[in-house]
Amino acid sequence: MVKVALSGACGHVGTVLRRELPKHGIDLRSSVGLEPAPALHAGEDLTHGDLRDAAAVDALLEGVDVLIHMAGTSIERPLQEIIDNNLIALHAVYEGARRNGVKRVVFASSNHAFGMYGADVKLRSDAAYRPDGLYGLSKVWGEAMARMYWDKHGIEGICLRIGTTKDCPPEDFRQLSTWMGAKDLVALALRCIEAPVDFAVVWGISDNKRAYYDLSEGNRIGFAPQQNAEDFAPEILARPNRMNAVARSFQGGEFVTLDYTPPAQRPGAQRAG
Ligand code: 15L
Repeated sequence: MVKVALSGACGHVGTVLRRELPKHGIDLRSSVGLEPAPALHAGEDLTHGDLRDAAAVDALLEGVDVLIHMAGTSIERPLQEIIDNNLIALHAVYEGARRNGVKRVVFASSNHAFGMYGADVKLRSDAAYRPDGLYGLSKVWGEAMARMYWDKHGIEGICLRIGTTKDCPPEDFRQLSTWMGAKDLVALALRCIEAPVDFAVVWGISDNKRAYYDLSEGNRIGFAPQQNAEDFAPEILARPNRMNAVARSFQGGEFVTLDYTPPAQRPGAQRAG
């Protein structure tokens, strides 16, 4: 039987996968963060620790075939924190995958690696990166790392460009485009474990009518999302849209507004004035 490791098992995405994957017969080991956490059931295979530390990585990856790597900083944060958690820890995890003979790493990438695209654009999976901040930039590093470890070391890689995934319905206008429901998330994770593929990048969203992404690449791994954020559109559209004009204009939404330089304050505009 395939042994699967899950890092970040107490995060938004990890919480759903930790609970649901064993129901689908997956033999799962979960890393719950820096400190121990209570088991969900007797005999649950759990680890904890700092993933920059090789011993913590080995405790997670020994005897593992597939790692679903969801750990890391998941929002915009100061550079040092992003470097520690999303660059250095990711590198430590990939080196651990080499040491432990892990066959595949599923990497939690993000829509924020593309957040500076306009909200009126539909992206194919081969679109050029346009990160909307340090967090999105760290996902560019992560996707390139996944590619390198396949090309250079033969570790299969799937980069999941996750939209908005919490265990709840979409909550605002933007999420009508970016939402991925929990059922689709679990179906996607199962395809990531089982699909015969060497390297792929897949948009991690539901079959949303207003999707920012062309979902055909997901077909390569047999992912056919069944949920659609549009089912929740009537109630969301009845509420005011809280996002400002900048957040509404770009796919990355409110992430774009953090440390954003308005066009009138950019160097070119000042020279023209
Ligand atoms: C992400 O990548 C983040 O991890 C999450 O916190 C959400 O902000 C999500 O994207 C989103 O764009 O909604």
